[in-house]
Amino acid sequence: MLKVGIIGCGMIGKEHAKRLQYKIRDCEVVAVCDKFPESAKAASDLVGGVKIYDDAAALIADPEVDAVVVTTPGNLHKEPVLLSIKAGKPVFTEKPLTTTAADCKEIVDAEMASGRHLVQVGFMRRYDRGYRQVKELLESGKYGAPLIVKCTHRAEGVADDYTTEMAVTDTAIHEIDVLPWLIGEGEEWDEVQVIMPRNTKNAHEGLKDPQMMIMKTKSGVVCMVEVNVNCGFGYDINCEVVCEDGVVNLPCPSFPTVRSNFEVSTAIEKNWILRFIDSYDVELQDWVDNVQKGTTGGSSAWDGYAAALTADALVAAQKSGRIEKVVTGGVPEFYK
Ligand code: ISE
Repeated sequence: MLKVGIIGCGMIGKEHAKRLQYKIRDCEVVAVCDKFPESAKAASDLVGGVKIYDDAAALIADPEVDAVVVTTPGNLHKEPVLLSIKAGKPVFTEKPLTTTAADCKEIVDAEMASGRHLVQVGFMRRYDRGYRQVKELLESGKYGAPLIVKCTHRAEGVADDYTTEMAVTDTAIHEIDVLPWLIGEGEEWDEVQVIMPRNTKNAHEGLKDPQMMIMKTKSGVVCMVEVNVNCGFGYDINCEVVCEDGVVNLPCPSFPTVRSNFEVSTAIEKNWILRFIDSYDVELQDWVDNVQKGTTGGSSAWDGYAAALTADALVAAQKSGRIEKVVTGGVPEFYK
């Protein structure tokens, strides 16, 4: 039985606490931590009453805690992840690894120095059934090499504190991670560009929305991501891979088709929690299974670092309007 401590008891922290306690096999939540006592208490109550900490270091040091889940805000991931590595405890951190490439590099260096693969980053789309079906078809070679990928990352609307940069660092970060994994072994981003269409009337003051992000891999595959977070009609994730001998499309979530009042209609998912709810289950079960076997899965700290470098280039491209290069220095042997 893997005994897990959870640091960060906001919405996703509580979701993962319930998931780990009641859905995931061979796992038990034994401690939670949050600087807000009421959040920590609420999370503890959700899992039947467990130890409560207000200090991440104390939870990580708890001898009963075998492994750590970090679900604080992205800019607060670095310290608990580094402390977990120092304690030699496997750590699953929600995306992004951290919000700056420099902080990600500090984690990569610490993990390499430890000599152990302890970090997994919570890019759940790699566990989504639809993305895995697309990957399997591409790997079959039946449709030839991928050439172009066309994605939409649409949301009904966002809060007023959502910024132009977050369209990259919080939203498109998922395509930044999943697309190289999807289109082929060893794929890496090479250069990126952002083109701003006319702004939607639905965007709040100061937010550039929608945004067209164009990213090219070192092997020459061109990926276009429409980030459109005020579409007003739902959470609409699409991915079309155009190959030499065919086109492979990400399946949409299945909803009933309704015929009524001279119309045919099919629902669209409402939000990201619902759209990827099953992927989180598969992802965390895989993490627990891997930790217990001493193996790894999903996105590594290096993947998190590469995603942060790519995000930095896209944010630079938002400002410059020019094509920006993504320079990672190449994957270290430790992560190959
Ligand atoms: C959120 O954190 C996610 O991970 C969703 O997948 C993404 O669509 C959303 O923009 C993020 O805020």
